[in-house]
Amino acid sequence: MSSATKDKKLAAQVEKIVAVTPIHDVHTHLYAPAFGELLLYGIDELLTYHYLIAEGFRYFDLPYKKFWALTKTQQADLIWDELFIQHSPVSESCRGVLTTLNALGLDVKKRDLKGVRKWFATQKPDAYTTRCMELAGVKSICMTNSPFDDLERPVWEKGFSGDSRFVTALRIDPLLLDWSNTAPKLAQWGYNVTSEISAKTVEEVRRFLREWSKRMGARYVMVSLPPDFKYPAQTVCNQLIEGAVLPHCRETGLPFALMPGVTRAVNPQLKLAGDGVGLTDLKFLTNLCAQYPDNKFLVTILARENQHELCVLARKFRNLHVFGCWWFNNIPLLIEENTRMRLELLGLSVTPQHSDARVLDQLIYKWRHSREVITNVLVDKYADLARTGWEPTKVEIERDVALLFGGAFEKFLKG
Ligand code: RAT
Ligand code: ZN
Repeated sequence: MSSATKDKKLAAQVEKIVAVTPIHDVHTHLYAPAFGELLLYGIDELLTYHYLIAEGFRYFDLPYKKFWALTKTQQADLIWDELFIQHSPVSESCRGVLTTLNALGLDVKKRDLKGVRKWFATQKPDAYTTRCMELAGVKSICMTNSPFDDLERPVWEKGFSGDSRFVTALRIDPLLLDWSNTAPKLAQWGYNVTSEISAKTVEEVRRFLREWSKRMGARYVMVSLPPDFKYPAQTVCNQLIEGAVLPHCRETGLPFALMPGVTRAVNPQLKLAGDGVGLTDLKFLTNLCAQYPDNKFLVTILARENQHELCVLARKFRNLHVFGCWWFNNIPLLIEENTRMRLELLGLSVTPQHSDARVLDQLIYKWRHSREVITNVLVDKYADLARTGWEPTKVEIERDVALLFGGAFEKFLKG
């Protein structure tokens, strides 16, 4: 067989394996159908995704307030008109809507928003969840679960029947980043805390973490961090991390997931769409990994310029697992760059992607687009190996892809 034919065969094999390997989506903002209205899906939710709202305002000629006063359907109409009709939908988030509609069997070339709406109105959450997961090739979805969310908390308190398609993660941003407003809430919920960080308060925060991790069956504890986060430092946040979060994670074996690099509300007028990115000094992560070898850290980072340093850190600390191309990194250009860099520096001990989907149907495009890029990178890597005479077998490729799509993450969780 000529080497060109061999290369083609290898590429087709990798493509097929990547296409059929089920994915464990390790970070999303999706909810199981039992959470009712918290599970978002359908064309109006797709069009009013905050990534698209930010893009819409590049063109809108209307005050922010007026936009927010519109109904969801009116906002979706406006975004559709500006981002799909007045301009070609070339951005990643716009293209994503079309990939999703196309995969669902809807004819996008008609540009028929009303018809698309009609179709979505007939979908039932439970069956539609299964359909989207099948089309995305996703086997399990990790939610972002917050006891501080007033709509979500009552669902947990009341209880609901489990859904094996969904797993949970305990999100604690308000606890660590907004203690002055969170302490009174904890006190109201029966935890004996004060705004001053006393030994009793730390103990009670640990009890809070213990109780909520257990109630949710959380697989990890997660926080997003501003670019100027430091550790160690004399801050309430660090006192809580040191006294409560890290001991809790050690006691339960749960990883602490950190998402550094987000500057919240750079433009508050844009609400959820108004957050930005900043360069992080990763010294804090070196310190955490070195000082707490018995803690596990899951990390995804927002600034492109931080990606290389993060990989190098992961080479130094095996209690650090790198995952996902987060938010502004979730574009083909950066998925490709990050995935290449990670494979070249870390081999298969990474989780190249998570979807961060907020709307169920987004699973379809986020994973189709990522799979395409990951395939290309893997084809190149295996072809490089083949040129040395090391021809990967089908079983080896299947094993590797399974690691990238959740297997390495699971191992890290269990390890
Ligand atoms: O990607 C997003 O949707 C962001 O708004 C954030 O939610 C981010 O992913 C986060 O988890 O903080
Ligand atoms: Zn997220």
